Amino acid sequence: MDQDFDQEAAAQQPDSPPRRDFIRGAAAATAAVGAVTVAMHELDLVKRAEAADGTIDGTPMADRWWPSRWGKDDQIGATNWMGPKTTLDAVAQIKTGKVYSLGRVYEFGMPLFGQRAWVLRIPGNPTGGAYGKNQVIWHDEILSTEIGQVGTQFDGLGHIGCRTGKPGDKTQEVYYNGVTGTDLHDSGGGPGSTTGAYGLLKLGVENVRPFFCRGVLFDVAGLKGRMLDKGEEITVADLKACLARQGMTEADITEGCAVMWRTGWGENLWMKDNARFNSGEPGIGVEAAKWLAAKGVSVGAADCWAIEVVPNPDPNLAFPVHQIFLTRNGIHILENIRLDHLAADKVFKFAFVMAPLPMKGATGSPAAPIAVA
Ligand code: UVW
Repeated sequence: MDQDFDQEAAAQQPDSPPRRDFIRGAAAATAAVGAVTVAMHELDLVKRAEAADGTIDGTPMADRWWPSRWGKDDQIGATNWMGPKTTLDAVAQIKTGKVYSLGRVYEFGMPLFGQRAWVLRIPGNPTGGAYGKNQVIWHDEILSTEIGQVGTQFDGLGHIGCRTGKPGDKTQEVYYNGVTGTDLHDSGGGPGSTTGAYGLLKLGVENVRPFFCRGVLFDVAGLKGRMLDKGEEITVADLKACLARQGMTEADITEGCAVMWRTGWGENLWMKDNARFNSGEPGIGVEAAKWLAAKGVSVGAADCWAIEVVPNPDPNLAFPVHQIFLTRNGIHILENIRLDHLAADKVFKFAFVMAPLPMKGATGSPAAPIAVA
C-alpha cells in the first residue's frame, strides 16, 4: 500500500472539517449544557481553528513519519523503551520512599472535554444478596463514559491521527507508524470478522507496556512564580531554565523517561473553575514537543487537559503536540495529573509507575500513576 501523502488532494480542500468540527462541537456543547460539567471551550478557540487553511503543508505533519524507529509493524511506540534498564534506573531515583499519587478522583462535576460524560451508577442497594447463612451482600457499578478520555487519562496510539487526503478517504487518515483509518476499522469482512466499532483493530491500548521508568518534573509554575495562563506557551528555554533552577541538566532527560510539566492550571482550577479550566490552557508548543521527542521520552504529562498550549499561538494549528507525540513519534500522553505536591517537596526526579488498563481496542485508559521519590 502506498501511504505517501496526497498533498495535491489535500491542498484542494478548502477547509479541514474534522479539526474545525471537533472544536466547534465543544462550543455547541457549551451552549447546550451551560455551566454544569461539559467542556466550555470559548469561541475564540473555534475561530482560530477555522482560520486553518485545511492543508497539512507547512505543519509538523507535512512530511512522512513512518515506518517508526521500532520497525514497520510496531504498535507499542515509546513503551518499547520499557525494560530492565529503565526499571533499574527508576529504582535508582528512589531516595526517601515517599509515594505521590498523581491521579485525580473520577467524579461527577470534573471538567470534561467536549460532550464527553462520566456516569457511574450503583444498581441496587445492595446490588446482590443476601446469600448463605452468612447473608453476604455486595455492590457493583455500571459506568458509561469515554473510559480512556476522561479525567486523568492516558492517550494510546489509536487516539490521534492526521488526515492527509480527501475527506472520507480512510486510506489517507494516518496514525502512528502509517496505520490508516482502514486498518483500524476494516478487517475485510467475512465469517468471524469484526470492525473497529467494537474496538480499534490496531494500536489498541492493550498493546502498550506498563511504565516503570525515571520521571522528570519541569516546575514551570515554580520558575515563573505564578500559574501560567491559557495560550501561554512553554518553550525550550523555559524547560532549560527549569532544569537549571532545579539543579539538573539535559543529561537528566534519559531515553524512555517520563517527562511532565507543572503549569498550575490544574491545582488552581480543577473542580474550582471548570469553565476557565476548559476554556484553553497553558502548555508546551511545537518547539518543545520536538525537543522532547528528539530526546526519546516515553510519555509527556501535565496538570492540564491536553498537555499542550491551547489555543496554539499559530492559529493554523489544532493540537499539534498530540500529533508530534502520538502520531509521529509514538510518545504517549498523560493528562490531568497532580504535580503540586511534588513541586512543594522539590521532588524533580523520581520513579514513575503506571500500568494502563489493557482494554482491547481502546484509544486510551484511565490512570492512577504514582511517583516514588
Ligand atoms: C483530544 O482528544 C484532542 O484531546 P485530549 O487527548 O486532550 O482529550
